[in-house]
Amino acid sequence: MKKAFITGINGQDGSYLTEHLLNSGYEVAGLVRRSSVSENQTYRINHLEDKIKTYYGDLIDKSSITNALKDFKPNLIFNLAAQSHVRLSFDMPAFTTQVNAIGALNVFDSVKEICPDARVYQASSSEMFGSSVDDDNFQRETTPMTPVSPYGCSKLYAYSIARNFRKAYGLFISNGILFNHESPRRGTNFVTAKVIKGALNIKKGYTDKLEMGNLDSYRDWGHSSDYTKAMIKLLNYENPEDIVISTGKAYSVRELCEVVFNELGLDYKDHIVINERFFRPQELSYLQGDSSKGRKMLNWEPEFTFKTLLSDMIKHFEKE
Ligand code: NAP
Ligand code: G4F
Repeated sequence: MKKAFITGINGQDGSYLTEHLLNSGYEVAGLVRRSSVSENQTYRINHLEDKIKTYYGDLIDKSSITNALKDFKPNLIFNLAAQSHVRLSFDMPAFTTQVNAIGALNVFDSVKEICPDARVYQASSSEMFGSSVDDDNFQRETTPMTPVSPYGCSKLYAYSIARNFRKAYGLFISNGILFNHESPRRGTNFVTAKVIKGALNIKKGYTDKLEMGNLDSYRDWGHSSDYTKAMIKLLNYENPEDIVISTGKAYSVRELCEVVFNELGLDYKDHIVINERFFRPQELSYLQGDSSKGRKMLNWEPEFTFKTLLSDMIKHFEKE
């Protein structure tokens, strides 16, 4: 039986990835941080509790990674752990860099020492492209990377050191450059979940307003369940590769609000209030990914569209 180890196992992607791996017959373990409210922290993986093994650890503490790898002896390692919120990375740039950049280095260095034959997935991000867009309005593997946030800079370091360890030490490390992906398990301070939860609260009469930041940026939104399937395919590909995963369709935050509020019989213009608090010191204005390389190489296609993703999330949050 193949063994997969996941950092960030209790996150949005970690939970879907675990389900897909278990369904494909993998043994799965992962790293979980200590929290003072542990029952809330593992809500996304509580239903998998008796099927997986978890180790307490933190990407900043290299010994916690090496100890877990020595004990579990994985064939596949998915490095998903991160401070993943872009706006908060402006408030906590050093912490974000410690976790996302030095933390990733700690994972790769541990693999080099403990299990150099294991295959490693690095959770890279479209945020690394920053202000770069090709002439046809897409970002792809060859698009220059000019990040515009501490988060994007930290992910670019991890992406680069992954490529360096691949060449320098012959490690099998692949970068999945994933565009935004959401789900019913998305943290509620990311824009899709925030808009859906906020619109539902208005519909239920709990409040009349929803405070938002910049409505004029564009994102290419897919579903975490689809994208985590691509992660497994990438590590099972014959060579280590860096590939973009995206839907190829961009919508503005304003369009997101319009669709969600319309779906609930509301007009977003009557309820959305702009609050500077939710703006970023520097914004990434436009993301639209060309994933043709990855689709062909991995025989991967997303099942969810923008509309079915939002319906899936609305259905979930309606029950809360
Ligand atoms: P998420 O829901 O925020 O999950 C992040 C996970 O990392 C959580 O399990 C979190 O644990 C853990 N973590 C945070 N800091 C840690 C540390 N110092 N040591 C160990 N674990 C730590 O994020 P996601 O949406 O699943 O994303 C997964 C990965 O893909 C992240 O690396 C993210 O940056 C990257 N990514 C995401 C997207 C997207 O649109 N979702 C797109 C591109 C790339 P706690 O619960 O304890 O905080
Ligand atoms: O949902 P967001 O916070 O996601 P963002 O910044 O694009 O980052 C996500 O995707 C990245 C991939 O490109 C990941 F690497 C990263 O880990 C994360 O998963 O914001 C999306 C857009 C931004 O332009 C933001 O300015 O929505 C805009 N926005 C407008 N009002 C808001 C709000 N975002 C949030 N979170 N909250 C608002 O009130």
